[in-house]
Amino acid sequence: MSSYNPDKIESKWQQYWQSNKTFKTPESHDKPKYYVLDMFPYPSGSGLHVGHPEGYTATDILARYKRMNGFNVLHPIGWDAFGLPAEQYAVKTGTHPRDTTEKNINRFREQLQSLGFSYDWDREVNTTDPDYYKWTQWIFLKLYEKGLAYEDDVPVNWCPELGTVLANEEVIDGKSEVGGYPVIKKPMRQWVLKITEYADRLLEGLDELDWPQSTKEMQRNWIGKSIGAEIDFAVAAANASEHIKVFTTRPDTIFGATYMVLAPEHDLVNRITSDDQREAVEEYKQQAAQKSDLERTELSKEKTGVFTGAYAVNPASGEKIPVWVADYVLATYGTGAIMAVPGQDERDWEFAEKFDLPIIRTVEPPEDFVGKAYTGEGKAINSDFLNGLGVDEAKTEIIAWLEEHGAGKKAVNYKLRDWLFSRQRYWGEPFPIIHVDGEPKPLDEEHLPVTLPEVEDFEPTEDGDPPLARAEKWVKTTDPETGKPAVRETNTMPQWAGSCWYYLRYCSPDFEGGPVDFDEEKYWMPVDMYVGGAEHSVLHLLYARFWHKVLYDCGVVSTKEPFQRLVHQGMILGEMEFTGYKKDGEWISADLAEGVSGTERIKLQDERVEKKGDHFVVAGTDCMVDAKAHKMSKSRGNVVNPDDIVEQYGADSMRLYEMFMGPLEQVKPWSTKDVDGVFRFLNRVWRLMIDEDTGELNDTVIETDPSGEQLKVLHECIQKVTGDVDDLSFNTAISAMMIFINEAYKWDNHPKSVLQSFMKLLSPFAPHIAEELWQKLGNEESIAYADWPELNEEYLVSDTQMYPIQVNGKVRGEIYVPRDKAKDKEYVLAEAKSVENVAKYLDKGKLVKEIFVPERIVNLVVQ
Ligand code: ANZ
Repeated sequence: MSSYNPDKIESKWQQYWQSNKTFKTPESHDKPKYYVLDMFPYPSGSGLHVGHPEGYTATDILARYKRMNGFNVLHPIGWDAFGLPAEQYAVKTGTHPRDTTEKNINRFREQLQSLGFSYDWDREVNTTDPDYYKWTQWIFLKLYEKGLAYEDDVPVNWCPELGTVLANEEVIDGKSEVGGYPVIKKPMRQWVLKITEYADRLLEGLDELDWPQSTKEMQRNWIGKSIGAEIDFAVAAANASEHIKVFTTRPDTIFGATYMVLAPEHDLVNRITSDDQREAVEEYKQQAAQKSDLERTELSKEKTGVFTGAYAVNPASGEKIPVWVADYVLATYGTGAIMAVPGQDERDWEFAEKFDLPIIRTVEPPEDFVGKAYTGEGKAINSDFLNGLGVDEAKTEIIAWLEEHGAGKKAVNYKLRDWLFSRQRYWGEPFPIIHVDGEPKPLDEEHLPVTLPEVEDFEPTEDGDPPLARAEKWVKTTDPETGKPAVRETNTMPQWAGSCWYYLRYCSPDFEGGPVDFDEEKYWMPVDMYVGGAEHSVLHLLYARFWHKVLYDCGVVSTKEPFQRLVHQGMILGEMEFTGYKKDGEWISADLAEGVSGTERIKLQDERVEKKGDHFVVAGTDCMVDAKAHKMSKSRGNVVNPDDIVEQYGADSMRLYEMFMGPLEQVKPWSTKDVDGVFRFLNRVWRLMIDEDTGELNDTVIETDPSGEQLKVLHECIQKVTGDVDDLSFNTAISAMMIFINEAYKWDNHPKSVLQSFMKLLSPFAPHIAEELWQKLGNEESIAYADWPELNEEYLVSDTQMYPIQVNGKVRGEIYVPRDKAKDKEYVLAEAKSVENVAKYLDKGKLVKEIFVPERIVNLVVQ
């Protein structure tokens, strides 16, 4: 018995690839290169989920395809292994994060190997390995040298529950991204990276990248460049030396600035508030401190604020306008103060309406305009010397005027903030910094790596110091340069640090002279194809670009951008879940059930549902059911474990299915039933070639010249698969291979050369079965480096021509004529008339007209 047995052949080939180092990256630079990269996983305790193999299979197909097309391919994998979960587990159980991490990595590695990915395992990197983080620390030193890393007392996002500071990006709606715990603002000494210095270059670089537009747009919005002006408003009355500086994108509207607003945290608030307003202002400040930025700035929120009792002078109009405090103005954006122009700004309008402040329109709305603030284009009105100008002209004019009068200047503002780079955690890279006499001092490169000390307890100390503060012997050190007593920095770096440059380490993982060997970097970089989740659109992908640009400025890398092409795989949802509705014991359609009392909801198994047109109905009825797929989650119980699928169907079916589900970038529901479908396809491939009794090639598989028809079917498949792989359209490539197999089953014989070519097409998708059958076809070398089949378009043209035969416009038959007779009118008509079913109609009347369209159709008109 020798039926298709994935279990046996898959482990055989996995061992073969490993012991022969089949996928070792070539050392030479003699061919064109292709660097295809996966976002390396965080080795969590729960192992791979089905989302991982989706992107990994796609990149593996490309890696294998490019090797067969004569490229040197770099296709590596590694572990993003610092991070919170291992540390939280340590706090709970006392297990060292190193042990947990190692165990999880081993499991992940095994799982990835069981899927037959063609990674070069000699290039594995692990961010928690001191040989790796030595260079993370080294890069930090470069940042420090360039003045891009500094210490600052900053109001940070402090999460009491997690006992750590979080980056803005890690806080969502005032809660921690991990765990959803409340986050408050608290001033603390922190390390900060000056990513803002690279804001413009990070923006410009995007233009050249082949990335999803939506991802580029998210980065642009995150950087948030606004061009406008900074304008000085003098505070009126006693404290005449004080000025309020505002940032505005609409300096053209200045004549409509009828009041001003300071953020509650603004320095000036205390200094200018009048005595009788002081109590109210203080109270308001306290309330504002409780709210998140999001709550404060939401457009729909009821506006709140208090008058400071002070006034300022509008430099353009000379009018005295009141200064308010309101939380819709943020301390962290622009200058933390605004000139409020209710006529053209919706928030200001609402505020003015609520507190009865004057509203002046300074841009004329179109006649048909209904609404409050008008934010569109139009001519300036009520604006003295700006009257009649369009918005852009008015901006230019007022900026010139302000500059001339020393009251303001053109200004650019970014939403991007410097990157808060320290965490009060154990399981992260230590900073290569000591503090001598209270001042930070970088260690020399020769003292790297600064390794993590052993501690017993992984929780922060009682007074909120990081866990490393517990390692007293480690903390107390001496300055290697002067011998003076010193203390080590006890914060660690955030998890983003290691993932900012791992793709460089793969180019030369053992290089000892720096993070990357320049010659290797020059050859391999940039990454030609990077595949990973869209959730990394901003953070990882922005931070890595920032570090890359710094390394470029340091001469460490030759490329300006790390990732030339980026693709996000779509999320895989759980199995479709069906709900049917019954009323009074009878099925009713889901769309009629909503809001109807007395309906009963019934969960339906797959077999009780069938597809009708675009929707699903209760089997045997016309009653629509609700069909929904949900995100996989433990609590919903719809998580699919890739191990189970591999065990039941094999890795080739798993890979093939994940690619067959639909377009790579689309969100798709899982369906184990459909895995069965691709499994059956592989069985058919097997049986086409193998005699299940003997395990040898079938008698039909012979050394012979293929027929024209066989070549046509093969080359159609080559054309489709090649084009589709180039377009990452893997699902349609698989359909093309299925069509090939269906056709091949119709043949009496199966020329070896045709099957060999087909195996090559199949091999990137289902490499184990392809290797096995390739070997059975008599090849000794692995298929991994066989030449990709070349398309010969001549074969695509069939050696016969089909003509549909119509009688009075209705198709009554078809004929196949040899190619060399295809345009021979007389021959074709004679053949057409001899078709039995056509002759029948001709006999019934008189043939009055013969229409012959060469290579298309024959139509006979009978009366
Ligand atoms: C006057 C004005 C008139 C404004 C107008 C807009 C429309 P972007 O484009 O996001 O940069 N602003 C400035 N600093 C602020 C802060 N700290 N908190 C809240 N709002 C602030 O937005 C810039 C605009 O947002 C600025 O231009 C300012 O309002 C407001 F018809 O000034 B504008």
